[in-house]
Amino acid sequence: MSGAAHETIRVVIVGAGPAGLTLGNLLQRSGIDCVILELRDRSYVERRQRAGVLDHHAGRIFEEYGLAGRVLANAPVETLLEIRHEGVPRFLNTPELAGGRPSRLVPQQLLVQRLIATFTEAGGDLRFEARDVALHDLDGARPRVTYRDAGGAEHEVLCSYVAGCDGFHGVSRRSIPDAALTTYSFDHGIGWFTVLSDAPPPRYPLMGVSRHGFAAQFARGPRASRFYLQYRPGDDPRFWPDELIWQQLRLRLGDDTLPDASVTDRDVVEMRSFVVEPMAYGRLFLVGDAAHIITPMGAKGMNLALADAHVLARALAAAEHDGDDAALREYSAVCLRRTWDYQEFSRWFTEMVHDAGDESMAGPFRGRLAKARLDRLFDSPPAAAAFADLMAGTLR
Ligand code: FAS
Repeated sequence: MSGAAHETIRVVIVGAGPAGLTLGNLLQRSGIDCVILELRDRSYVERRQRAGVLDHHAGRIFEEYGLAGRVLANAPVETLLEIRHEGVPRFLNTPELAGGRPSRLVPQQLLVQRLIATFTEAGGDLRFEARDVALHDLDGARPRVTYRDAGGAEHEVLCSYVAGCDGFHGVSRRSIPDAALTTYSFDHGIGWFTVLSDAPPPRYPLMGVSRHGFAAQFARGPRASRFYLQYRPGDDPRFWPDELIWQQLRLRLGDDTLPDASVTDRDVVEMRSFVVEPMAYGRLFLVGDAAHIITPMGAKGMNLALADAHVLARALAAAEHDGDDAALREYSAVCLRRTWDYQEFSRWFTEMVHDAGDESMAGPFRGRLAKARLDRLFDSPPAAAAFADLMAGTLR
């Protein structure tokens, strides 16, 4: 790029979602020079609503780096999880079962807003509307990243490492030769209709296992709820009238008192999983959704992204400050072990709360297996503790 502006920065982070912003903040606190290049504008990034739970392991990351005071300020601590089977409530005290490791209710967009603030207030270099990002010479000692800024001017950044934090549809994973990667995909055959509403949040995170299908209600701030409703393949619930939504939620949650409220956003989430191996190529490291997609069951998508960012930040600090790149070489294996652990948990959880409800989907035999799995959670303390350990974010 002849007329491009040239600069040299140690680490280029592509993407300002939870993964890229967490990594940028951790590197900044480790004294490692980095820049974050984000495709979209700031208001889009700060408004995008998705996850809502920060697990205990992720909370510990922000505590370790002195960021918890800002990032987790006033975040309600999760207490009980309520699972109703045909309207009959049962409760799990997951923080207590996990040995005092509570998760926190932090809407993803709030986490992103706070991470942008902590990074930029400390002088962090975050560039929005960075278009046509392209990665070059990833398998050499000095990778290059080129892009155009909002005004169309070309830039070239020479760096030592690139962190691909640009999500499933980003450019990073696509910059790796196909022959260097193995991909694993799985379609769970289940679709969720996700509804954002100004309905008051439930007292506890709530799931309904019902012959009418699965439903869930989670808090999304003090005056909003996100509902999930399982829908049958081939159906398109985006066209359901509001009264059908509330009727199905009352049936599945076993709660006739659930009030009508306004629906502020509706979408469908296909339950699918994806993992790419390895999560590194030369000096490019894939982080978060750029490397793996997991169902919302168990609330692990965002938390996996934060865990990857933590592993990479520590590995880059060892390489930069101690000249020891062993942890960088181990990055992919360490992250993939947690990724597959959570993928298995999310699949186990998905089967349990869907198969034990509408038996027409997976058949009556798997329906009975799932009901036994569900009952074991409430009848067997070791089974409940294993579940709570994964909900808190495993320390392994
Ligand atoms: P992200 O996709 O969040 O961020 C990637 C960033 O890179 C974006 O800002 C994007 O604009 C940018 N980018 C993309 N291409 C680029 C390019 N070429 N150049 C520069 N920048 C580029 N997870 C949970 O834990 N719990 C939940 O309840 C939950 N619910 C979800 C509901 C929905 C509808 C969806 C879609 C996801 C949900 N997730 C949930 C998963 C979700 O939270 C992700 O795991 C999380 O956003 C991953 O964060 P990142 O890896 O940072 O990727």
